Amino acid sequence: MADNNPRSVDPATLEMIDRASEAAVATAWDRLESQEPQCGFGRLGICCRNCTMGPCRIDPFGEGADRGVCGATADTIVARNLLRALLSGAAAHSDHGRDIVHALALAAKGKSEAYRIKGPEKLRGLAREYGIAEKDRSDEEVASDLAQFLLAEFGKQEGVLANLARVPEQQQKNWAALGVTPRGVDRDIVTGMHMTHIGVDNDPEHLILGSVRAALADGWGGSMIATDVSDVLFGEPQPTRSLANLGVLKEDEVNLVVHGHEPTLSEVIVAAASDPELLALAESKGAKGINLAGICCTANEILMRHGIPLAGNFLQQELAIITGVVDAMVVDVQCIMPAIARLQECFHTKIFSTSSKAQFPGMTHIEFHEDEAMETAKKLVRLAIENFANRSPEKVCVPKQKEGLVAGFTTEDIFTFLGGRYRPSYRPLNAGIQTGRVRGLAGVVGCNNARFTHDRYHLEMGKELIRNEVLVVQTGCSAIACAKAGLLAPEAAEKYAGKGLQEICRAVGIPPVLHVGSCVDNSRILTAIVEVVKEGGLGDSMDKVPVAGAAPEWMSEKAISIGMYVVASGIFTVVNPPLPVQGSRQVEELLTKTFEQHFGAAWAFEEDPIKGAHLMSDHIDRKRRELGLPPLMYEVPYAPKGNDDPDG
Ligand code: BF8
Repeated sequence: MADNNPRSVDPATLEMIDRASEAAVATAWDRLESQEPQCGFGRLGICCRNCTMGPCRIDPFGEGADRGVCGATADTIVARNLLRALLSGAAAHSDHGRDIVHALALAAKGKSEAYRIKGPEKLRGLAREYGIAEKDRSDEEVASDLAQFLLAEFGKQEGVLANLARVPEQQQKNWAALGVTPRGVDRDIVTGMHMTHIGVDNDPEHLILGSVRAALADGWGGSMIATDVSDVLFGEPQPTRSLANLGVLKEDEVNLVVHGHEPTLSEVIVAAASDPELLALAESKGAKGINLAGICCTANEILMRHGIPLAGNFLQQELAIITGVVDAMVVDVQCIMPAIARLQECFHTKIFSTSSKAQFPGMTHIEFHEDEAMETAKKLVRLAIENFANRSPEKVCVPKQKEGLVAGFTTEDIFTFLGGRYRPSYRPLNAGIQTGRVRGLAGVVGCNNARFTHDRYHLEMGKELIRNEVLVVQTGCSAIACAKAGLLAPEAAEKYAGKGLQEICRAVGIPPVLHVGSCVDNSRILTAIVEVVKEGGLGDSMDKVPVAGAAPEWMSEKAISIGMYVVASGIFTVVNPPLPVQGSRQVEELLTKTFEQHFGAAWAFEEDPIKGAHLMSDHIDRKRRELGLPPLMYEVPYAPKGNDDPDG
């Protein structure tokens, strides 16, 4: 068991955990304790429940059973389990993408009050890219064709994903050689499920390659489509100031917290919360306004487009309710703990589930459909207002912590920023790396996990990377963790970054840690690296760029898919906890070693965040040496011997 003491490094979280225990309310940390010791077979990936001759488990010490009833070995079982978990993650992202495309199709009809095309430039850029006629046509006409084109990417039966054209040649060659070129989003997920059925695919390496193909269909397909179409529909994010942590909740206003993932709902709630009639209703109930805040990735979506504050990340969802001031929480899909429903018994918060895919016993279900989005959003805001009067003053306890941040960088605007408004270009970034002012880039992403001190791994890794001249980009709950600690504020550069990175941040006015969105927006990291490659001077394929990735507190199956498509795209990635594959030496070696030959990048498992940051730094330095780049411009705290020596 990894350390679970203290439970968090975030003072607001610690205060609310104490508050929960005073109120005798169990949280994820308490439930974790009641689960201990957790199942070692599951942790190692060596139990199989894929047929009813089982469940079977393999003895990791080699003394008991070495095969399941059907004869499956530990290697097969581990690979099959990993594939199944990954498919669930890929399906979650991709289904999210599909729903956004449906909303685009609705906007294209021009009759929706809720959805309009707010990113016409992106719309037309995508149309040109996919060969859809756009000249002398209205946005709606183009959007209609684009929606049909993208919906077909999900159900594609022949050929390969259209976004493959975005991928540098070397990555495409790697994928073709291994038979992992993604074809259709749904197809690769369904084929993967078929492969895991009893008596189908039993070759560990083939199963893992099946997982790569499905992950690529997510990263370059479903997730990328979700990101692109969100930008078309809701507008391309712009760097925006806001605040993060539970202190954004207001005692004198109606607090409505959105939690989940799909901006189709949260975007419309943003509009509904500023409806004059509803504001007047809130005032008539004694509230000074309507305060909207977010948890998890839907928070990231509306933060980067509207500056809506972040109430917290995954492990703070229960704690937000325990403040006693959340009048309504509206949830949709993914990362919503069923536990929050029970908190309604102790606190006045009303929780509404809204997705046809996700119902929760104890929550009130108000199903959201895109074609009546605004009515539903207004109804939910009204219900929050009506619940304001039901607060129990003696239960109110709002931590004071809230930290300033800048969020909302994208592939398109990060380097418009760096290149200047009139000459948008990745040149300054590439030049910064080439001259050694910046060591390289890192994507630090992913969840919280109650098994590890909340937020500690994200913060320690993030700080260590920027101190070592690595520009960090972030998504998901990792971005929220760093936002709460002030790393997403421009001032963080002076406080924590190495001298070269400081100079760049100061010149351009950006933080050393850039928020690029929600978890589907990890696709922005892929496309940003593609732009770095296209700009030239840092290698002709993604695996040659001095870049690394990490998910230091991951827990969700989506993170497995993200990690897999990132690694297969040539980006070395460190994760904690390890993937549940350590019951098979063959699978572990494949992922952490052989992948390097397959994709130019591999997975690494490292439970210490500082050591993890150093693995990333070392990898970046290796890429610098292979490119013949000079030593770093300034001496930095972490510089292992020989790493900056161009001769190696
Ligand atoms: O999709 S980082 S805990 S909220 S899975 Fe979930 Fe993990 Fe948070 Fe966003 Ni991503």
